Amino acid sequence: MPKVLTADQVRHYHEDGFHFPVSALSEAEAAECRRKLEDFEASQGGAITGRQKTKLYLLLTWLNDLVRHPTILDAVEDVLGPDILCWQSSFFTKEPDKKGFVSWHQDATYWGLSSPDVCTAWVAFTPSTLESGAMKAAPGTHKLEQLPHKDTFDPDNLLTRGQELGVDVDEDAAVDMVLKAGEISLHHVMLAHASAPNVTDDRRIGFAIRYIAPHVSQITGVPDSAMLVRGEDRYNNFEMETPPLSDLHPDAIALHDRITATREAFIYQGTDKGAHRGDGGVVIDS
Ligand SMILES: O=C(O)CCC(=O)C(=O)O
Repeated sequence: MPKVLTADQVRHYHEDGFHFPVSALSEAEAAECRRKLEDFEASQGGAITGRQKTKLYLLLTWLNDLVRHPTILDAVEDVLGPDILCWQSSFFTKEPDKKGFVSWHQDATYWGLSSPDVCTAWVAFTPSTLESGAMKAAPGTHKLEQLPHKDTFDPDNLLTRGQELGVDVDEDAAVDMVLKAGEISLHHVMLAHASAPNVTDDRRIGFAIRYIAPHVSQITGVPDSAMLVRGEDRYNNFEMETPPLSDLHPDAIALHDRITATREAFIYQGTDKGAHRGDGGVVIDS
């Protein structure tokens, strides 16, 4: 018996490569998440930068709670099974006065993971609409092989390398994953997806949490880490991350610095780049 999705919705996730919406947070809770993020940004004088954009749940207790949110984990369990690791998280913030977009891509391309048992829960802190640049998905593309991608390093592209699919996507068949604040979408690591710029006068903030089943491993040879958030890990394929004892605890900062620096070796493998800084919003480790 699935926990949050219906049996039909689980079947559709496996057939289409995505499912939405799932109601995870109330609108008030989503607004509270936005407030906490913006308080954090204000405390340091601007939007999150550099390596903070990756695995911020290792630094901030409220984000560590969010990646363990029972409804989000129930939904992920419905598609990945009862044992779940949180492998990554990224903010996809589209500022209203910028041209930030996301090109068509498959998440798996530079992640170096051994298996596609990887699911993103994308949490809408603000409404994600056609105007604010909701994600769009090409149904069934997760069943294709890994497709070729081209790195563009376009400064408006929110992806790490500005990578884009080297093959055309049938835009007419694409589905807009419109979400209200507090809702989530789920998508498969091989799904082709993209999103357009935000043309509203408010920010569009999404928090993408990447979950994996514990049998998945990192095959690039670069040391990798993850955090057990449900069930058990009988494989020990990853260094186990620990939650922060408090916000920006010195031990948490040391762990986060080391881990985010190390993982750049596979995220940027084959390029001469370090952290790509897109003008369109924030740099994404994606
Ligand atoms: O937030 C967006 O518009 C795109 C998100 C995305 O590409 C992802 O979560 O993999």
